[in-house]
Amino acid sequence: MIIKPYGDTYNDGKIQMSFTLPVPKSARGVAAAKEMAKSMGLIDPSVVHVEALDNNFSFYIVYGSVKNSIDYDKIKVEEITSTALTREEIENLISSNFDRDIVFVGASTGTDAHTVGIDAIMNMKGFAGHYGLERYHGIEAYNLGSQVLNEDFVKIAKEKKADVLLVSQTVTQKDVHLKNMIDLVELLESEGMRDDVVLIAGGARVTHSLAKELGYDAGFGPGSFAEDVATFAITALINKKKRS
Ligand code: B12
Repeated sequence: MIIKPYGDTYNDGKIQMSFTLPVPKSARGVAAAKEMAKSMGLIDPSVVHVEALDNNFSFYIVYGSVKNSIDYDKIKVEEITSTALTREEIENLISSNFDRDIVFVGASTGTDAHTVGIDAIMNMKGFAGHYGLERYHGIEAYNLGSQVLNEDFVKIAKEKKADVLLVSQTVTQKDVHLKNMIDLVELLESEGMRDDVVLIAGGARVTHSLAKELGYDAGFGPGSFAEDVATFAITALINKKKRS
């Protein structure tokens, strides 16, 4: 199936994009933004919003059409297809398959200072009406916060006898997240712990396929909730138990 972006009529190629130019807000700035859009291949660009960021920088939203199309059938992505269970279903799954609590240890690791993502998944109050893992019966959740070095993360995971490790990565500048995520896998392997844990990553720019590629069991991006993560992790632990 050949597809294009869609705005007013099917496959009309309409897109909207935004960017900042290092020039003051002015008619000349608007013309420059249009020219920029044209140089990117946008057909009939129109500047639909302009705002001064300060005296020397201006922000633009530009609307227009692209002629490019893609073959959707050729797009293959590894994704998590299982449907999330409810909190109650997860709690029942734990109590009917394990005679102990399941230990989750999570952190925003490396130099990453962003905690909101990992808090959304782990904290008692949760996020957008979805309670976090701390609320679940049968789950012992340790949220270590941010800027946790991989060495400390692994040490605490070992002390707590973690079943599931949750790694949050938000900053992707200069691919800092990739190095940090790979270092963790290598550290777990060198400690002989990799096969003992379900290793899950998450963050605004983390996908399941990226996480798999880096040696993780799963990756969760924006819009994930504790139920998604717990369903994946508990199911993986049950499957692991069946295999052993
Ligand atoms: C709040 C914020 C901050 C706060 C963080 C406060 C805190 N306690 O967390 C502060 C002010 C400290 C901050 C600092 C910085 N920030 Co900041 N920040 C943001 C902001 C505005 C919101 C992020 C957020 O909270 N999102 C809400 C949460 C709920 O979403 P989420 O993280 O995606 O989480 C969801 C999923 O991804 C997933 N998830 C996340 N983690 C995990 C983990 C697991 C295991 C699982 C399963 C799921 C999961 O589940 C969550 C719920 O659905 C974003 C811009 C934006 N609007 O997104 C920039 C942003 C992330 N920051 C950015 C930057 C650059 C920085 C700084 C480097 C700036 C600087 N030069 O100092 C520093 C970071 C320094 C460091 N050492 O890390 C950039 C990152 C760019 C990039 N691609 O790398 C962004 C995108 C802003 C931008 N447009 O440039 N920031």
